[in-house]
Amino acid sequence: MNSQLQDFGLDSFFLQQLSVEEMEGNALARVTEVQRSVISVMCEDGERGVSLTTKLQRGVLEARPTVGDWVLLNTNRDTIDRVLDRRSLFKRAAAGKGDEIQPIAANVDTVFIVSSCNDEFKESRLERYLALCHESGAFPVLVLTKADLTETAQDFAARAQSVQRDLPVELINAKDRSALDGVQAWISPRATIALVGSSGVGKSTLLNALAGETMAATQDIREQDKKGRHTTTHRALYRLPDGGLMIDVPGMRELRVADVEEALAEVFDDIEELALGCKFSDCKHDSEPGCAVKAAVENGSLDPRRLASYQKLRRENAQATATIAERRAHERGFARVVEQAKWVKRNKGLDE
Ligand SMILES: Nc1nc2c(ncn2[C@@H]2O[C@H](COP(=O)(O)OP(=O)(O)OP(=O)(O)O)[C@@H](O)[C@H]2O)c(=O)[nH]1
Ligand SMILES: [Mg+2]
Ligand SMILES: [Zn+2]
Repeated sequence: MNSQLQDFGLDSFFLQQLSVEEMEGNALARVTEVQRSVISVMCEDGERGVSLTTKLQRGVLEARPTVGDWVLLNTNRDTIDRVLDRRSLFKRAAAGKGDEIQPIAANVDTVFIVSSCNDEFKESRLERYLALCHESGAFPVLVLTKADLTETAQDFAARAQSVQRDLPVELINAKDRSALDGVQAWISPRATIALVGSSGVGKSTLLNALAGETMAATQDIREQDKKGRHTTTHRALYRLPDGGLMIDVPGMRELRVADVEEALAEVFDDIEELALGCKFSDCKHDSEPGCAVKAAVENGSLDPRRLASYQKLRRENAQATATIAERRAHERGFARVVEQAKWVKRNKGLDE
């Protein structure tokens, strides 16, 4: 096996998906950058820009190559022919109409959910990221930056652990390379980590500190409202000099969930457990009689904020999942009409 590709995370999970002919004729590569329609991949002889086959361009968004994907190039090595099955996929409901799933980062082992020890940190945002993470199949670690700018960093860690008791939390100053041992411990030579979180929390700063050199540009947050300036504008995968792969993801304004029903049950397992005691099995925990969840809020054992967050994500998920299903059904219907027309044309051709 080519060692350059192994250093980029190639293993038997991907190799076993290739046929003998593909092993011989086509080049394997990992997607390192996606900028609109421009895609860069790492192959055994280095990085190159490639395009997509028309089939992939026209296919559903979720199936199109994203950063971290393992792909097969054509024999000319300028086009992506096929995207290999993913080991994990971090995705969201696409911004805007939201009737498609947008893949964000593929084949990720660990997700660093990056948040700062200031007003940017919100339990409900963390719950949203955790749901997407559980659904993706990658392991979540919360990285709390800017611990050097406050006396109360531990309070932020405690708030995070009230969301998920066993969530690993790393409190850091992302600018101080000498104090990143806790974060380093999550990095291993061939594993892939994705950095996700709001703009300005320090994702690129952390990447640069771990690399010991500037890999991605960083920029001060805005003075007036402390928000980030959306400095990173496209997703890219980097290899750290001492091994380990990192995907820097731009801060996303909108991170809507879809397809996360099971993940929500995991992230909100306390509420799901309480719900077993509700009188009605389809209780919405709004105003139904005999609601064990509402009772827990009333006796102070469940935070009303957490219930509100759970209900909001459930609603959003149900709506997005329904819209996506509708679009898919529509597309299938359309595909059938096209097939039918082709068939008619072919058969008419035979008669003539
Ligand atoms: N003091 C301090 N400053 C930090 C820390 N982490 C990041 N910063 C600063 O925060 C600002 C934003 O950091 P970036 O790394 O550009 O943020 P980002 O998350 O990559 O933002 P986008 O690319 O917009 O998504 C920079 O000025 C960093 O120097 C930290 O732990 N401590
Ligand atoms: Mg950045
Ligand atoms: Zn209930």
